[in-house]
Amino acid sequence: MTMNLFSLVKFGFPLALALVSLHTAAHGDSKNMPIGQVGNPDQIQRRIEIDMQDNMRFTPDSIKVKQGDTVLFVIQNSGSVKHEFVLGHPKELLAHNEFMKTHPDMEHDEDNMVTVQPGATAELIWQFTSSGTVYFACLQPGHYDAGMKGQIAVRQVARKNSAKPH
Ligand SMILES: [Cu+2]
Repeated sequence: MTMNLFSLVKFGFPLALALVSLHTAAHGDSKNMPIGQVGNPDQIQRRIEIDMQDNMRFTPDSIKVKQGDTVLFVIQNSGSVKHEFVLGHPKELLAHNEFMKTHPDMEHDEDNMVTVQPGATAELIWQFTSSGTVYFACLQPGHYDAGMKGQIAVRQVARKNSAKPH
């Protein structure tokens, strides 16, 4: 474990969350491409800001990253109702969306999602381990159906087959 005091102070809370949730699979379905995993706060390569509003839109709603990137998402709720940012596959997001209709007050506490109160900002650190498309959505009742969703294109990074280290 190489963890310095600075990172603990700066990222203490999400780090604690990340350490706890490393042991839980994020909505895993081995048949699907993995959406990734909780990112290491010491290895953040990109910071992406996302705004959520009551018009049921994410801004931006289309994001491009590279395979392997660890991204710090800074997610702002500019609306006046609760919104959330949930990473997943469409099938899982839809299933979860249906569940939320009968459990509208369910509180989320999983590592691939964050709920943001009106006027607040939250952070989520995620590493995109596989190339392909990862989707995100707000699963507050009615929001997904109103179009509150987006996608992240994860570009494959060519790997050199050389055994020579960098
Ligand atoms: Cu929403």
